[in-house]
Amino acid sequence: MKLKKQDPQVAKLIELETERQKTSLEMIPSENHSSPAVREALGSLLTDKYAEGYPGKRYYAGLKYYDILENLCQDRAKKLFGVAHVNVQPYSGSPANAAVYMAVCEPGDTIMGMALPMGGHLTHGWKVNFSAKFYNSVQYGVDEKTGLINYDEVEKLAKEKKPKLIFVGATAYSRIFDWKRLGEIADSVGAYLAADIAHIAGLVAGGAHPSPVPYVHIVSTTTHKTLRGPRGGMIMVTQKGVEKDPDLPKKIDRAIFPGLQGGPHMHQIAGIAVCLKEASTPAFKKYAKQIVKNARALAKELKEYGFNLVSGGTDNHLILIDLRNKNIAGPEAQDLLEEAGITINKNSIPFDPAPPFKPSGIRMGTPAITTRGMKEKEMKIIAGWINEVVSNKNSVKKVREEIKKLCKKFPLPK
Ligand code: DSN
Repeated sequence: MKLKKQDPQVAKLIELETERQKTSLEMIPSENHSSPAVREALGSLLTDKYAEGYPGKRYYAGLKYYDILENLCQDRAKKLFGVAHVNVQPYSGSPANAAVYMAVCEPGDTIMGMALPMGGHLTHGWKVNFSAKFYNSVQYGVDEKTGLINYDEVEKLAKEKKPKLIFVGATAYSRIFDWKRLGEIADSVGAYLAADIAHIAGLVAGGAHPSPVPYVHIVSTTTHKTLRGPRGGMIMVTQKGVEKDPDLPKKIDRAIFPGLQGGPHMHQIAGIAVCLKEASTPAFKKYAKQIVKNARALAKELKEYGFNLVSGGTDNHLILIDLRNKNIAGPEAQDLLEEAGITINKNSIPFDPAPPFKPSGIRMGTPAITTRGMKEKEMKIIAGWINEVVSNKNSVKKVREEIKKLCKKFPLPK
């Protein structure tokens, strides 16, 4: 109410975006709809304080409630993921990963990660990112035929290049990670192993994807994807990590502050604490499992319409489609679907002959539509709409109206 009076321009934009979210299907796999409780914490006056340092060791006054809050957030994360140590201060995923490198590597050290065009992340050593500019990056990928991580290649590269740190995690990989095998590979060369679970954190928390915790030393994540919290990040150190390097928790904390960041965003930490409580409930377990059921149902239907899914299907929340047999490029499909009210994103496919800004694929996922309560029945309908729009642009208007009707039945979290 105050915003509308004081700054009608910003208020109007928020109103328009709210309407867009209400009336369309959010299917970018890294996005979700956070709860009003999370957003209430995020929009609180906790945004006003500086809290440089850590609980019990701050550089500012007036922080007694913030210490309790940060400890609470840490305890919830430790319990939910079963880890020895957690830092809840990273502003988001990229700063979290930067801190992991800073904690265990020196500039110039060899690191390994999955190449971005193969489904990895910029911060896993891709050439334009700090992780390849400051470190000697070795990249692995997926098998061209199966679309699956080539674990033999990972092992061969690790033995040959002897990295100090191996990053595992993805933004466009629809299969389960073999954490045990990765742990064995890292141990055989004495490397630190970091699992970046940003995409699958909610699935791991809800028991819908195996946890990397027994096999890796470090776990990094964002908090706003399947975990359904506010935008933010966390770095966790496992018991295995502490056994390898008892100083690892301290090294991670120092890398975040004073190494990379200044004052933590305490309103964000409050939102993360709320989301961690939500993620500890039986309802969230059900939610996580439904995300996967929905993705599988959607994948099955899309395959029946002749869509070519990278790796042939999905075990998690996302689907990567190679559109080359459909005679439409990723950007064109993205735009048509957006017009119809289905928000997905253009994405490179492994071994994509097309450039990254005009890739041959699209990526979609089920976390946000599952939050709205949609199930397998709705996935069947959505797959039909995706097929209609991609095969015939004249169907956009009709599909748009049908999507608005469906969205009315499945409101955003209240
Ligand atoms: N930007 C995220 C995604 O969309 O997958 C990765 O950080």
